[in-house]
Amino acid sequence: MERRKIALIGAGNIGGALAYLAAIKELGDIVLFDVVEGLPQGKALDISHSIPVLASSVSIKGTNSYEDIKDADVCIVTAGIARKPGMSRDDLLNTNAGIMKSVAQGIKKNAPKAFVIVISNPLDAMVTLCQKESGMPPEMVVGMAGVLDSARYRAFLAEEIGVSPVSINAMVLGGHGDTMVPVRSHTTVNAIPISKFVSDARLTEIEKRVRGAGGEVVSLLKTGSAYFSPAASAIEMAISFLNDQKRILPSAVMLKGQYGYQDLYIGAPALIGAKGVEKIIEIDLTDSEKKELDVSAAAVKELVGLL
Ligand code: TXD
Repeated sequence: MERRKIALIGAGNIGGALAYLAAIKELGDIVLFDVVEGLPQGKALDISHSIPVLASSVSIKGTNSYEDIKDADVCIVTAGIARKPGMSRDDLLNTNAGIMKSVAQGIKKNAPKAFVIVISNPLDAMVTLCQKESGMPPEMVVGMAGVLDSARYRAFLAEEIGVSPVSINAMVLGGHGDTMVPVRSHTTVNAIPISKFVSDARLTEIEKRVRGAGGEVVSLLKTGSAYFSPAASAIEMAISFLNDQKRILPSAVMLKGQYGYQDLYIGAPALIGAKGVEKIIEIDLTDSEKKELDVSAAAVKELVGLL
């Protein structure tokens, strides 16, 4: 049986956190790629020194050559610039679009059968571009945003109610931006509707904080954006693929008519297994949630139109 191979395209803040989590969880042999000389090599060397202590058995290599990602099973893409205070995710479009084209070509040439998880912002446009430029099957190219946005929603609700975040079940759908859609009607505390615990007015305040949570971290850090939580979220998606878990995770996936959208990458409940996106689940949304999703879809379409 071949050892699994995890390629991380981008060795910056999230890339380093991804590499460390992949090593801790022994997901497979890790290749950390970046265009900056020394950066992936230095982070890989540092993590390799922690592996004996972590009691892990994976190998890790830093590289500036795409040839080293050959036949990777999973590619997680963080290549691109991150936000600084005052910047919107959309402000990154032009710079990161150019980077994503080169990344898509590198993956297409060296790991065309990989499951690709795009993290780079603006997320919905970048995952669209990665799939189009690589020509890889849409079910094998997804964007990570919904797992993170849902985790933020769950964390805030858990804090509000005073229960474990593990007991909170929630999904945030739509685009990864100010128009994202926390699906209140499907949010529960271990199957108990959230309305039993939190008032509508307070839920509206919390959902507003969810939409601004990325910016909240950026304004505190001042030098970049969140990286621990995006890394953990992408690793959850990778494990569902690698272990054929068939978990239903909110992911930026290519819709083919679901929710009334055609050929549009946007956050939706996706069943992720060994074949990639094996099913996209259509849940019943309230009229206001569907309206919010339509607004979000329109914002994504407008952004993708600028590519
Ligand atoms: O939920 C989400 N999807 C978002 C995504 C959550 C947080 C951050 N989000 C975005 O991820 C963020 O706005 C950025 O667009 C990416 C990566 O964020 P990160 O914080 O890791 O950015 P860094 O630390 O600047 O790292 C980016 C690396 C850096 O080392 C560059 O040298 C490298 O990308 N880079 C490249 N790698 C490969 N190929 C090319 N062409 C390239 N250009 C730059």
